[in-house]
Amino acid sequence: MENKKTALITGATSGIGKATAHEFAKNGIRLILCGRRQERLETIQKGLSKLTDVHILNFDVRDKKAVFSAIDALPEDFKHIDILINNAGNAHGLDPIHEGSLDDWDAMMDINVKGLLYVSKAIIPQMTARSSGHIINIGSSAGKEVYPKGNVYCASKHAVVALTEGMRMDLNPFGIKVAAINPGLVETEFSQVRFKGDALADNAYKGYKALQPEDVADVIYFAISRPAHVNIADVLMFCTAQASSTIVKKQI
Ligand code: NDP
Ligand code: 8X3
Repeated sequence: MENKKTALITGATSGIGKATAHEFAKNGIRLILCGRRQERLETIQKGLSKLTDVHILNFDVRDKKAVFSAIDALPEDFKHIDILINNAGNAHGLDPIHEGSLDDWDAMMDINVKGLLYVSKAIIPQMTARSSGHIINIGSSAGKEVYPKGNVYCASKHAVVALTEGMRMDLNPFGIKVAAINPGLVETEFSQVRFKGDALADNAYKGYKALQPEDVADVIYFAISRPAHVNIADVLMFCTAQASSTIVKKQI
């Protein structure tokens, strides 16, 4: 265990977080996997424990107390966290600003922005105390440009990009690496959540080959496996069919 790094991944029950957990496990990184769906956490833990040590934590990133008590209560051999992957998040709804739902807006700001801050606050002090660590925030192409009806989701992801830059500046004296990985369309449960199970979700990835969660996990692993002096600070990645948030070449 001595030389092995430990990573905490939020949103590890699905999509990009789950694929990242697999990629890290294959490469011998010890894992703390977080999410709200306990059964999934247990199944993933069971599968990946063949490859590495895995601890699971069940909390909602919106719940400040739950975030801190879960991380404070980590067992001794999982307390030292080298890598934080702030991935938990979703879009909720796709509506013009005058028709948007307050509950959707709360969910996106509370999960994508405040949740990321709570988890970061619970972990960064141990990194500054050791003067080492690596934080990767999963932003989005929606953090780089705004698209129609994307309003609040885009704002939440612009905030993630801004927080990444702010963290990189403030944590620079401590030698802590901070990065944002910003994917475009990735085929995960994202659209099921955004469209609340509506049929629109089924069309989201039709007619073109979207990024797969494993493609993003590859880039995350690449970033965390660079030499000590290299920080991959910011990545924008699209599938080949996508040129921007609004330009996607689809076969009709
Ligand atoms: P998924 O819906 O497949 O996964 C989302 C993950 O976030 C799940 O593991 C879910 O776990 C977790 N999560 C959601 N809400 C909460 C919460 N309140 N508390 C704790 N965990 C939560 O989507 P993706 O894998 O696609 O999304 C992962 C990240 O990637 C998000 O930040 C998303 O914005 C970003 N992204 C996605 C893109 C895409 O096109 N798919 C493109 C660009 C960025 P559980 O429900 O068990 O809590
Ligand atoms: C997810 C990609 O284009 O749906 O962040 O905003 S998009």
